Parts: sequence; C-alpha cells; structure tokens
Amino acid sequence: MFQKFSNPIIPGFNPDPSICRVGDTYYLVTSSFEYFPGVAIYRSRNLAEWELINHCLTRKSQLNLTNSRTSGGIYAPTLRYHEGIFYMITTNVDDRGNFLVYTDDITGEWSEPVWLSRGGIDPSLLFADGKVYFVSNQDSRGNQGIYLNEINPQTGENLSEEVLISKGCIGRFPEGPHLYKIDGTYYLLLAEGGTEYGHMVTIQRSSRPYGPYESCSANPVLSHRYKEDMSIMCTGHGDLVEDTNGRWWMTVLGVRTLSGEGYMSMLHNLGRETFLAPVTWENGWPVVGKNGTIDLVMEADLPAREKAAVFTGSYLIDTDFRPGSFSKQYLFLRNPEKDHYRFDESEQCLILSGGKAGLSDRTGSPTFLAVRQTEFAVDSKVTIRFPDQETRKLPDCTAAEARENVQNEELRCGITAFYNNEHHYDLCFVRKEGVSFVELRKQIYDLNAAVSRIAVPDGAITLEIRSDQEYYYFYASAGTEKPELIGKGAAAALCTEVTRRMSFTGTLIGIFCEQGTARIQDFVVRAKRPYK
Ligand code: 6LW
Repeated sequence: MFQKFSNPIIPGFNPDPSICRVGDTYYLVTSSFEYFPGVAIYRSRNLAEWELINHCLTRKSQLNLTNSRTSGGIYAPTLRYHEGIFYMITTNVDDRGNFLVYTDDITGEWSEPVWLSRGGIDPSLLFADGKVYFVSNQDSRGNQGIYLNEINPQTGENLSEEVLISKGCIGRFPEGPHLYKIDGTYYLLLAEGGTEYGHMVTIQRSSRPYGPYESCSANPVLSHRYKEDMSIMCTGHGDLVEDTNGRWWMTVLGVRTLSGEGYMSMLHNLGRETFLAPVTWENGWPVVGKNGTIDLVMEADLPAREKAAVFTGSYLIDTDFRPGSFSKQYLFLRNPEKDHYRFDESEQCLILSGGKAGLSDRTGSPTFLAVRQTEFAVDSKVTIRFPDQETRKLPDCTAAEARENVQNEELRCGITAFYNNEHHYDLCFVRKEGVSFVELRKQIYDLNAAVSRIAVPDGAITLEIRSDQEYYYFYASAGTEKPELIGKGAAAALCTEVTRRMSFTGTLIGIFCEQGTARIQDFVVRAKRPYK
C-alpha cells in the first residue's frame, strides 16, 4: 500500500550508506571518519524508520584512530550478509587501509580486522557463484579504476588476479562500487563526479562478473547536479536492496542545504545524510526515484507500515550517560581515555576529567562526547557544576583531581556545536584564579577568540545552544534564572563547504571539559523537523 515517507531516513552525519536485508529486517551502516566507536549500524522493518542498534568497530584493536586526521579514519563501509554471517568491509585511511570484520550477531561484538592488500577506498563484496568478489577503486599497485578479484573473507587472501572492470561511465572519480547479481546479470553501481554538487549514481551491466560492461543509456540514474530546488543536493553513493515484496530500493547520501524560502545556499552543516529512493526496473535497467531525483517527502509502497505518515515535529536525541543505558548515539573524538568519563551513582551525574587536550587540537582525544546534530533546529542544554569553591574539591573526586583543580589556572567545561578542530562554537563555564564566568568562544580557521563573557555565581550553571537554519544561539542561566542570550554564531561557519581542506563529516552537539574536573547533569538535545 502506497504511503508517504520523509527523507532523510537517517538524518545528521550519516554518509556513504550501505544496506542489506535479512528476512524481513533491513540493516544499514554509515561511515564515521575520526570518531569512535566506528561504523554505526541501523535497523528497520519498513525502510523509513531506523533505530541505531550498535557499531561494528568498538575496540581500539579494530579501530586505531591515534593518527587520524580531521575527516580521516573510516571512509565508506559496505554491509553484506551471507549464510548466517554479516560482513562489513571498509577503509581506515590513517591505518592500514582496507579491512573487513564479521559477526554472526549484528548486535554484538565483531571480529578483529582482516586486512586486505588492495589499495584505494570504497571496498565492497558480492557473494555469488560460490565465490566472494571484492571491488574497490584502486588495485594493490595504486592504479585508479574499479578493480575486481576474488578473496577469502576469513583470511583476506587474494584468490585471483585483480582485473580492471570499469573506469566509470560519465564522471570523474569513479568510486563507491557495489556489484550485484540480479536474475543472472551482473550490475555495477558507481558513484561518480565526486561527493559534492556534481555527485551522480551510474550503473553498468554484464553477463559476466569480469565484463565487458555496458553502461546504462540513462546514466546517471540518480543525480541532483542539475536540480533547481536545492533543498537536497550532492546525491550519490548508492546501494540497492530488494524488499520482502520483491520491490527495489536505493539508499544514497545527500545533503540538506541551508536554502530557505526564496533564497538558495550551497552550504550544509548537518553533514551528508542517508536518503531513500524507490526503484523500478525498465528493460533491465533501474529507474530511481522521480526520474533520477528524490524529495524530502516521497510516496512509495513501503515493505511495512510506517508509524507516522510524514514525520514533522520534534524528537529527543538519546543522551543518556548512565552505565547500562549509555546512549549509542555518543561519539568520541579518536580513541577516548575511558577514565576521563566517570559516572557518579550517588548523584546520578557524569564526572568529566579533562587535561590539556582541547577541541582545537589536530590530534589527541580531548574529553568530549557528542551526538549528531540531526536537524537544522535543535534545543540543547546541560547543567554543569565545578568543584566546591572552598574545598575546591568535588565530594568524591580523587585527591589528585582536587589538587589539579586547585592548581588549575583555567578550568573550563561546556557545550559545543562542533564541526571539526577549526570550526566550532563553545559555550564555556570557566573558573580562572577563583573567579567563575561564562564565555562564548569561536574557532573559525585560525581565529580562536572569546566573543562575549558574563560573570556568574558559584554553583550549578545551565548552558544552552539553540539553532535554526541561520544561526546557533547561546544562553546561560544560574539556578532558576531566565536564560540570558550570550551571543550567536552563523551556521555557515560550521559547513563542509567552508573547510580549508575537503572534509566529510557533520556538526555535532557535544559537551567537553579541559584542565580539570566537572560534573554534568541533564544533558538534553531536542531536534525539530519543520517540513513545509
Ligand atoms: C568516500 C568516497 C567519497 O569513501 O568520499 O568523495 C569518501 N567520495 O566515496 C568519504 O565519504
């Protein structure tokens, strides 16, 4: 039965989606770059509503981000299922490159990495003909192009020579290859044109896995490169899945630009998100979405009923930090120092212990935990308390922490809208030489400055970030006071398009602590999706 669904199906920084189906359940993974844990796993029964259920890479032995650059680490993943085993293959561009992990329980632990000798990025697998085919966008000698060979997925051993099967159809940078065998025909789906505003999905087919391949005359089968309505742009990096009713679907990445009523923008701050397109087949070729484009609201024959016809309204992002219910939404920058995040059972609060590592550093792992900003409009807040002024010691922090707090020349803790180390706005509760104040700091490229500051009393302080498509607004309050607007920062400065080097992530809303210890209570992030 046809019904409406909203795009993106997985909002916020969720790029390079890859999907597979097991029975009547759909699973999808997205890339995670310098963030830990790595490769989020989502689950759905109807393709329109998704739940974050786990991550593939939850141990440093699987995901060493020590040397991860900004927008380095984990690039595009592929998720496949074969004979009771899930396989996820991806690339750690700041470690040893392409590797795969596998499990028989997608909600549990995954294997140690099986490293592969093939170069390049965007690896993918096809289980067919009693073989395991492996494609990526380079061969093991660094030659560019879509190369195919057979491997043993348990050992990573190459079982056949690497063969160049495609140099792309119509665009530069052929990447994101996925190979399928559908009704005896081999299909090669590609991303071309680069992941920005020229992004495209193309498809080719052959009667043999090693080709020769015939390009679809309607290529690109999906692209927004010529679309005048710029609310969704950069669509590409697709993956195909057949549903329980024999209908086909494509997941793709795309961006919601900061365009609004009557004005266009080629900027996006939420990162590349995951979108869904219905697919039909004509003459053995896929027809994707509305003649190769997708909309924020679409109508299609979903494989199961969706709860809300079209999603609007607001929702809470899970920010629970209690042991046993610690939110799967939380991301850390590179590999976190676990003992910098302690939960105080008696007062039900999170104790953050920060060192010198800060949000503007290009390396290291500052004391910082964050959730994806999933909508332009969010209301987020956190209540922070520093060590007691007299004793300068939290009731139960260690003597070492108490000494550190006393000696600290500047203890700071706060809430941040964080894109990367050169693009973030931090609302900080600061204690410096015994004086407490709240300041709004902005890091934009090499400009790092406090742009406003207010004195505050000792005791608990509540800091808030509210946002819309134009600005982030920063508020502070003590006790039951009315929140006071401290300042604002343009959303445009936290966008992928403005970073000095190519970047691939999205803005997060997080909490952080530097040079001391603070207690965190009531971290709340509410996202609002106002569709036309
Ligand atoms: C991804 C590749 C790409 O691996 O960006 O620009 C990389 N194209 O397909 C990171 O998302």
